[in-house]
Amino acid sequence: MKPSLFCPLAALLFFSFAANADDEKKTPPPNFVIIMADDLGYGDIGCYGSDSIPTPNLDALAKGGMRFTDYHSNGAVCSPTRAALVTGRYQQRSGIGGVVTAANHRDTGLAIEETTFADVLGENGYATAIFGKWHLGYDPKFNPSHNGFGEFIGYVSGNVDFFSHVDQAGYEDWWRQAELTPEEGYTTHLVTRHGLRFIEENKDRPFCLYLPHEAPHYPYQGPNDSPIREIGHAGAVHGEREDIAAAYREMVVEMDKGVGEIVAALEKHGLRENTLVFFCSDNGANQNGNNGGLRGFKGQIWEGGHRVPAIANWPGRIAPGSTTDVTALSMDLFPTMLDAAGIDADPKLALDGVSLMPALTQQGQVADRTLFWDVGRGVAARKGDWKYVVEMPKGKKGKPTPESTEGLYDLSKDLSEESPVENADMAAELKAALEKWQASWAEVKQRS
Ligand SMILES: [Ca+2]
Repeated sequence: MKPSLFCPLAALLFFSFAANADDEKKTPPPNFVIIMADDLGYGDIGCYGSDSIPTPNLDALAKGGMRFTDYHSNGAVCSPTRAALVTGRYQQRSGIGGVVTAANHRDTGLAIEETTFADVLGENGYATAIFGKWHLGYDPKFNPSHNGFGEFIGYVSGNVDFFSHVDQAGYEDWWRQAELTPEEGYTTHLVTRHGLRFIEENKDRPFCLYLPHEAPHYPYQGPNDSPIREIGHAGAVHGEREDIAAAYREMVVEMDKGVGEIVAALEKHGLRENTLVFFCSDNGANQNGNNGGLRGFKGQIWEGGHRVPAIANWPGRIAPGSTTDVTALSMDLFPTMLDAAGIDADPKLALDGVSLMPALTQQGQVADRTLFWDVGRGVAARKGDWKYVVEMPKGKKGKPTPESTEGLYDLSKDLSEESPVENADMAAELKAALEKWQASWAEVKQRS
C-alpha cells in the first residue's frame, strides 16, 4: 500500500465508528471549552515553533487534536475580537470596531440586545460561564451575566494587575456577576480554578465554559511577583519587571499549566470524548512576543496582527495530530458550537461566521468565502491566498486616503507580506468587495 493511501483509509475507519448513528443517539450534547490567550503570537508556543517557551500541555492538546495554520482573530486588538467571538458576526455590526478603553469608554459596550453564543446555548439547556477577561463594557449594564452567561467571575477592562486586579486607569476590576467582588489570587490561577469548579459542578449536564485568560498581556507579572497597582492610582501599565522576556515566559507557562489542569479534569470525569476544547488567541503579539516571522504586530493589519495559534481537540471526532489550513476567524466558533450541538441557528441572527465542523472532522469542506478585517489604521480583504491590504498613515483611520498605501499579496508565496504583486483584476475585485462590506455596517455607530 502506498503511504499516501494509508491515512485516508485509517481516517475512514476512525470516523465510520465515531459517526455510527446508534452511538450518536445515546450521546448527550457535547460540552464546549473555549480557552483564549490574550496577545499570544503565532510563534509563542511550542507547537507553533517557539523554542524559548515550554508549553507541554498546549502541545499535547495539538498532538491529540488539530492545529490551525490559518486561523485569525477578527480584530487586531482585544475588544473587537471578543465581540465577534461571542456574537458570531463581524464586530462592526455590534459597534465594537475599536477597543473599549479603560480611560475613555466607561459607558460603552456590547449591547445586551445582542445575541451571544451563551444566550443560544443557555436556551438549549447548557450551563454557561465566563471566567477571566470580558472587555466588552465597563458599566454593570454590559456585564456578561446580563448577556447569556450564567456565571461570570473576572474583569471587564483590557488588563488588570495580576494580583490586585486594578485596571490601568486605577479602577478596581474583579467581579462576580455584576458586583465588584475582590478575590485573592494570581489572575491566571483564578481563571483555571473557577473553570475547574464549574466543570465539577456541571459534569452531569451539557456546559459551555469560556476561559479568556489574561496571559501574556501586560502588566508583565509572573506568579511569584507582587502587586504593582492600587485603586485610584493610574499607571504602572506594563509592570516593573525589567526582564520582560522572562516574565512573559512565566506567564505563558502558567497559563499552559492551567490548560493541562482543565484537560485533566475533563479526563477525570470521563468527558474528553464528549467535549470540544478550542484554544486560540485574541490577536497577535506586540514587540515582546513572537509572531513566528509574520509581518507586523498587535493592532496592525499585517498577518502578525491577527494570524494566531488555534488548536481544536475532541477525541473521537477530531483526528489526533491533524493540521488544517482552512482560513478561519473568531466569529466561526459560535456557528461551530451550534453545529456540533445539532442546534439550528436562527436565520435572524444573520451570523457572518460559518461552522468549522467539516474541517474539524475532515468530513467535508468549509465553503470558499471572502473575509474582511478593519483594524482602524488598516483594512484587508482575503480570498484564497490573495490578500488585499490598505494601510493608512498614523492618525488616519477608516477610509483610504491619498497618503495610504495599498497592495495585493499572494500569501502562498509571500506569507511575510514583503512584496506586493500585480494582479489588477484580483485587486479590483477585493477592493470592491471590501467597500461593499464596509458599507454593510457603515450606519452602525462604532464605539467611539
Ligand atoms: Ca488582546
